[in-house]
Amino acid sequence: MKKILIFSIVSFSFIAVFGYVLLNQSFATGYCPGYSASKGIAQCYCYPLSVTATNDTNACTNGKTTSVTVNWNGANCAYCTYTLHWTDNGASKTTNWTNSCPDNKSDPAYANNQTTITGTDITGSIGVAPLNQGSQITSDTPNQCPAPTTPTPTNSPTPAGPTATPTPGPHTKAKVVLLLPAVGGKNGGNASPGRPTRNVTLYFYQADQDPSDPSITPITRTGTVHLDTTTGSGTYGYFINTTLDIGGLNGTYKVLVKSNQYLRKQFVPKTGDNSQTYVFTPGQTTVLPTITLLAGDIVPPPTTAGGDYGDNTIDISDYNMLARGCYGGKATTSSCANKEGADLNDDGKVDGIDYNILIRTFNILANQGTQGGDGE
Ligand SMILES: [Ca+2]
Ligand SMILES: [Ca+2]
Repeated sequence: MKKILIFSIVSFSFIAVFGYVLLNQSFATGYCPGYSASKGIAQCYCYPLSVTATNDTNACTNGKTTSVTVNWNGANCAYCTYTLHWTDNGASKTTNWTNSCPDNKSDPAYANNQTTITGTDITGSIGVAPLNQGSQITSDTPNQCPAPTTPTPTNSPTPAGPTATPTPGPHTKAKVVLLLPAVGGKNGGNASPGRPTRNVTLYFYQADQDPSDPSITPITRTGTVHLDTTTGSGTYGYFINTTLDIGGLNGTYKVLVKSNQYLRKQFVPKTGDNSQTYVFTPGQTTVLPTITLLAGDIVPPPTTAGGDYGDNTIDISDYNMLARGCYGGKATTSSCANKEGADLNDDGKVDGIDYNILIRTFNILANQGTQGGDGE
């Protein structure tokens, strides 16, 4: 016990002095289930005389593999199964191996055995603690990775001036208030629609650009609007977003809005303002006027589940989808390629209410002399 104590002190001192971290220890114990008098063994003594642990020299690049060699006491060993106890990353691990001793005690296998343990963080000391008939530690091989090299500073060109780090500026916001016919509690619409949140796309055209010119690609921003169900709120029954984020948009633009089921529509400035434009400034919220959209753009249906649909035109194709493809019991059949679109009041059914909404849209469009949304 004294020797062990001294050894421990020396070991720990060694570790302390050289900065090694003692992360684990291994312990080997043995027992002798194959003890046999026929082998002329008077007693069953199986214990390691020494354990040598050698770390993989490529440990730092190939994972940490530790090869463990155990030298047994040859004199009294019969058939011994040994368990090596060790730790990896602080977790206790074991590995077993068997030393089957031949009758001929001069056989090297009689006195030696070797095994390999592998782990990701087998560092520090490895050894065998006293147990049973005793054991000895003969060597420690701390797993040493090369010290990280410090890159040698090189003379790099000095920038002419400080490098400006782009910082995100304040975002521009827009207040959007939509009235969707027959959806929302206003004017007798469906107060509990299945989809109280809707996606919208805003289109921004320069003041001198014509939204109906297909060669012009507008700036677009997407967002959502939510149905206001708070009675007496002032926007009850409207789909609103008081701060729809439109990024860093800065300038004066014509603005149009589109949502699934509805024709695109341009926000019309207040009376007397012939510019048709709104000013957007980062950090500020531009209030767009309340706008009512026209419902009925059902076809073409979405190409993917939940995808956008419609072509910004309401015509015979949309009528056929609602009145023939999806009406009544057909809503759940293969003839209805866009039930969500045909259910104009969003109550889960395609019926006379939806039909009447569509007919009303046709009347409005007929008076306007068009079938398409603004800019179509
Ligand atoms: Ca359509
Ligand atoms: Ca409906």
